[in-house]
Amino acid sequence: MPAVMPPLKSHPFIQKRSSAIITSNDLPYESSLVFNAGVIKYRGEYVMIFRNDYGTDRYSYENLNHRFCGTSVGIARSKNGIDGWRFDPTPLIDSNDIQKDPEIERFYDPRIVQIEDRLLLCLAMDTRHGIRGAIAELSEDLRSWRLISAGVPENRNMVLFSEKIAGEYVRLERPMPVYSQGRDRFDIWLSRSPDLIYWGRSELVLGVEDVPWANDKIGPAAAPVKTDKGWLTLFHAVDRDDTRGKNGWEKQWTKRYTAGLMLLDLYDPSKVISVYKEPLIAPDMPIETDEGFRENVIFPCGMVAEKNGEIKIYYGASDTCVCLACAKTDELLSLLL
Ligand code: BMA
Repeated sequence: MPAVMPPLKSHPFIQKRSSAIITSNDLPYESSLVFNAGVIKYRGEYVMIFRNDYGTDRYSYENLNHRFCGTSVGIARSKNGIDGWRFDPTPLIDSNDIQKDPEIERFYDPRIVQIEDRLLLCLAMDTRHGIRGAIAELSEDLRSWRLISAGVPENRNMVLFSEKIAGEYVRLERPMPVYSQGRDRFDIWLSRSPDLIYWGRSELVLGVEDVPWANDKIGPAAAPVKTDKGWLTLFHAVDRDDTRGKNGWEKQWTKRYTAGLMLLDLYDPSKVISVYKEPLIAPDMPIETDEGFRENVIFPCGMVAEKNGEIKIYYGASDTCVCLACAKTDELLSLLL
């Protein structure tokens, strides 16, 4: 596979594990691709909530035009957040079971936070009338869920801050304003809510033009980590080149997904303190550049800050498997201060 130009590499502060921590083979139910996972520490364990697309394989996709027949969201638990993952026997949400509401097609890309004693999920929600961002609550035994709110299309990649700020819930989000900006030029916004239902007082946080290596779109990644210097915040950033050819299962895949880093104000996170001007994480291992469904994609949805100063970053690689990278909080802050 020729290298995607211009070359982009992960920062040396990022320590990637060389193989995926979860693959489709690990799941106890049908799976073609398992990726984009949110993670929290909950009751002494790491709880992962991941996306699973199922119903085809590379040969059938490329040669027989067999597309995926469903998307589910599933749960796994581990004692150390690295290995020994135990999977619930059935998915939490399955696109083929959401028949009560014929409007909803599927949920995916889950991000999880715990706010006080509530487990809250942000989910992308495809509907017959557009892509919406949904907020849902998970029961404390992690077995059931209920939808709290869903915004109007086109908006997704919502991520909640892990605590109320100035008495309000706060989320990052990424609307898709095609009329005002032309082809994909999508930015990161912030909205506030008294109750997780009514969202407003929206403000622009970061424009795609503020990310030097992105020429297409940016969006929230994982729930920000609170530090005494501000909210340490990952975002995804996309560069696109329409001359790129086959990179994965599809005939042509022209985008590359990387992750950037910024610091947001502790008391008003619509204010950006600083943005690191190079990618923090780029697709640079074979499982990210030469294998899988959509190559040259890394897509973080989970960050866990450990007491010893380490941060675990969970990301989807090539839209195919779940990978883990580690970094140190103070080193990441040194890139921003
Ligand atoms: C985004 C989302 C993610 C996916 C990424 C790369 O737009 O759909 O779920 O990982 O594209 O395909």
